[in-house]
Amino acid sequence: MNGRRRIGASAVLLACGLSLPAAASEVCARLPEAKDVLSGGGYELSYRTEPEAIRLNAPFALLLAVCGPEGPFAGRIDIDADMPAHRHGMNYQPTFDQLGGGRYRAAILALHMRGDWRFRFTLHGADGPVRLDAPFRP
Ligand SMILES: [Cu+2]
Repeated sequence: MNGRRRIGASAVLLACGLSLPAAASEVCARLPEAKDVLSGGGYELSYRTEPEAIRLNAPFALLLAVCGPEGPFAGRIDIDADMPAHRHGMNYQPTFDQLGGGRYRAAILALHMRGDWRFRFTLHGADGPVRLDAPFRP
């Protein structure tokens, strides 16, 4: 009788642990002072540049906050910037630092022409890649 009761209690604890994934209980917040907020595929991505004003041929960084249906996104993100009308991208390949809580910082980026650019973010989540584009003009 005692043995059965102990097994029952363990099974209940295990079931509780499995039904509460850590990510679901984490708060995911939009980036303060975001330049733009994009959404698609169940994700919300907010970003701003550092510094805020982008100058030609001057390096800048991107700060991102990415929230998914389960909470803060923690997967890989690819970033690129291109000029669709000219069919070219940047001369730099930025790399990402993951800051936790769905926050990322990408550097170095630099733009070498005036005109219409777009940031292209690819989120590699569990259900496959999701691309979010953000047009901008430096
Ligand atoms: Cu161009």
